[in-house]
Amino acid sequence: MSEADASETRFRRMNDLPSTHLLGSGTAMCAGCGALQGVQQIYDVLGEKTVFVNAAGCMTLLSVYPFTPFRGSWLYTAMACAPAGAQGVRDALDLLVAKRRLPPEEDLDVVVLAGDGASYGMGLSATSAAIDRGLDFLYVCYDNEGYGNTGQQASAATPHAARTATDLGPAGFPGEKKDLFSIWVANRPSYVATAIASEPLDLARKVEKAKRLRGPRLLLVLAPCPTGWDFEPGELVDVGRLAVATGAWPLKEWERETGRVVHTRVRRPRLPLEQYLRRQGRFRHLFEPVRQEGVLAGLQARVDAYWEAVG
Ligand SMILES: Cc1ncc(C[n+]2csc(CCOP(=O)(O)OP(=O)(O)O)c2C)c(N)n1
Ligand code: SF4
Ligand SMILES: [Mg+2]
Repeated sequence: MSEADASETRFRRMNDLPSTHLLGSGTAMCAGCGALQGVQQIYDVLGEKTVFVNAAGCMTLLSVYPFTPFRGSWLYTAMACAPAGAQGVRDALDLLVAKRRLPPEEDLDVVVLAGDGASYGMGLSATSAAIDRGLDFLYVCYDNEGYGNTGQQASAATPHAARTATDLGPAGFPGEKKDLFSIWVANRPSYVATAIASEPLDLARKVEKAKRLRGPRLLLVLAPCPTGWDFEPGELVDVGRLAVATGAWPLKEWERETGRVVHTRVRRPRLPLEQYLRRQGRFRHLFEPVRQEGVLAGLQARVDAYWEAVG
């Protein structure tokens, strides 16, 4: 079987499963999960006085009722309504503090934890409304660029030409990745940042800043996904670093106070995008059986245009 056929079989098999991660009678995360790596690093900085409001997706599989690995608090919500859940939790905590039933020092930070399917799509109107109300919450979106939990169907975060469980043809995904960073900025919350766990110092600094600020804040964390993107678990950090070094995943932040987008880590010269794409089976059809020169040039041109526009 050729590499391309093996990749397609793997995607089809994933899509046949009722859930991607059922191992025997229990559940488990995939080895080398970039989202889990991000959540661990973020939680290290946030600490236990945090309540995660977790929209349905891969990370909800961490908790198997009545057990959860989160040492603090955790609440499950449906895909579209984590920001509404966060509002209820924030209001309840505020009332308890106001009625002196919760000492202020025991108050919790409210953190939405949601995938890209929830954040770029289904949950976007609930998010917009929460920002409009000035809800005091941190929104962590782990972006694995597809509906990972159900077998990596395309989402509004899927990059152009990537193979997904719903785009198995030679062209891959025909759409374009939505610019969620700019959508949040347009809503004028307190803070918006992108990050990735393979750049842990940059990530930790952004979590610290987000924790200090109040109001609506977003951390948009690219989450390389060996299962959905089709690479070996041991390549997780390399793939993440290449996302940054090729300029495909710009690391940046925006604060309402300054109103400016600042790029926090810029690789010069940028590596060719192809080095990032080649490491992932979801782009293999662009290289074999026939190299799709036009598509590859178009993908590189998108990255170049971004960096030319931001100077
Ligand atoms: C309204 C609704 N439609 C479909 C589902 C089934 N579902 C559960 S998790 C999931 C994928 C969510 O994707 P994303 O938010 O990107 O998180 P990931 O699975 O990638 O971690 C889907 C489609 C659901 N729970 N609710
Ligand atoms: S499908 Fe991807 S994001 Fe989901 S648990 Fe597996 S590696 Fe992590
Ligand atoms: Mg996802």
